[in-house]
Amino acid sequence: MDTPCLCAPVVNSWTIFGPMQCLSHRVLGLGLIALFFAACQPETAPTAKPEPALPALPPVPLFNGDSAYAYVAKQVSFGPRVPGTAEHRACGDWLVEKLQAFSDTVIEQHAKVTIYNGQQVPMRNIIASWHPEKKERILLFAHWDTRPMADQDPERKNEPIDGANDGGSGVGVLLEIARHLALQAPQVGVDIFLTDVEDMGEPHGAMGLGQESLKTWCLGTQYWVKNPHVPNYTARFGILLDMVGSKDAKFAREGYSMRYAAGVVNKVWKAAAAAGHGDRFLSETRNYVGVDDHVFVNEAGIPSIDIIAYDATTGGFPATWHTHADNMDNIDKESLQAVGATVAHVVWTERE
Ligand code: AHN
Ligand code: ZN
Repeated sequence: MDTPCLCAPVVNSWTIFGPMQCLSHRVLGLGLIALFFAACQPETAPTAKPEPALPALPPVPLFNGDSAYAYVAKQVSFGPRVPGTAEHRACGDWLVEKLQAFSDTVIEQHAKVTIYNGQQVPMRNIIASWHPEKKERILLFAHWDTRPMADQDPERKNEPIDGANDGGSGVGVLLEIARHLALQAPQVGVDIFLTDVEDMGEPHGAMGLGQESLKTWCLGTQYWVKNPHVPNYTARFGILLDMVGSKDAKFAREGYSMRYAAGVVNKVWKAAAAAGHGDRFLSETRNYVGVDDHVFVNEAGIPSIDIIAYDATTGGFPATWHTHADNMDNIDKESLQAVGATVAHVVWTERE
C-alpha cells in the first residue's frame, strides 16, 4: 500500500529537495527551483519568449454606400411593407432571395401576432447565418416592416409611409454587409436578423419602457426571443440599426444601450473613429429611444446596442419619423456609408 503524503504545513528545503512524496510537492519544488534560477539571470537576458503572433485578420472590406442606397430604393419600390399586405410579402420574398444568394443558411419564422388593437397580423422574421458552426458570433439586426400609418404627420395620418429610413435604411446597410460576407469571411460567425412587426405599436409612441410600449412594439423580436431560430442561440454581442439613413445623420450614445452594453457602444464608437466617421458618433449619452428591438435582445442575454439617428433640432428622432417625408428624397448615401463602414470595421476586426 502507498504511504499517504504527510504534507508539511510549511515548505522547507526538505519538501523541495528531499524525496518527493506527492505530486503537488514535486510541482511546487520544481517551480521554486525555476524561480530561483530565473532570478539569477542577468538583467539583459530575455525573461520570456515573444508571444506567438495572433492569426492575421482579414482586411476590412470596402463598404459601398451606393450599393446600400440601391438596396433601400429597391425595398421602397415594393411600396409600404405593412405586414399582411402583398407589398410586404413581395419584399420579403426578395429579401430571402438576396440573403440566400449571400449566406450559408436562411431561416424564416412565420407566425401570427396580435397588435395593440387586437388585430392579428402575419409575422415573417428572416435570419441569415454565416458559419453557423462557429461559437463566437455577432448578431446584426434591423426591422424590415414599415409603419401602417403616418401618426406624426399632420396630413394623411391613416395612410402607410414609405419607410425609406424607418424600415429601409438598416436593412439596406445589412444587405451590403451580407454581400461582403459572401466574399470574405471575418474570423467570427455572423447572423443578420431582419425583424418583422417592429413598427405596429400603439399610436402614442414608445418613448418610455412602460408595459403598454413593451407589449405593442417589436413583436417579431419578442417572438424570436421566446422562439430562437436555433436552440440555445447566443452571440457575443448585437448591433441594431434603426433609422441610419437620414440626411447628415448623427448618433448619440443611446441610454438603454449604455446601461446594458456600454462596452459594445465603446467598441462601435471606436470603430467609427477608425473608419473615419467619428464626427457622426457623438460622445453624449441621450435617452431618446424608449423601446426598440435591442431591449428584448438584451433581455435574452446578448449585450446589444442601438445605432439610431439623434437629431439635435428635434431633440430625438429625425423630423421625418412616422411621416410621409420618410421617403427616398430624405435618404443620404453618406449616412449609409458612415454606418456601414463602421459596422464592417467592427465585424472584420473582431477576433475569434
Ligand atoms: C419608437 O417608436 C419610439 N420606438 C419604437 C421603435 C421604432 C419605431 N423605431 C422606429 N420606429
Ligand atoms: Zn417606426
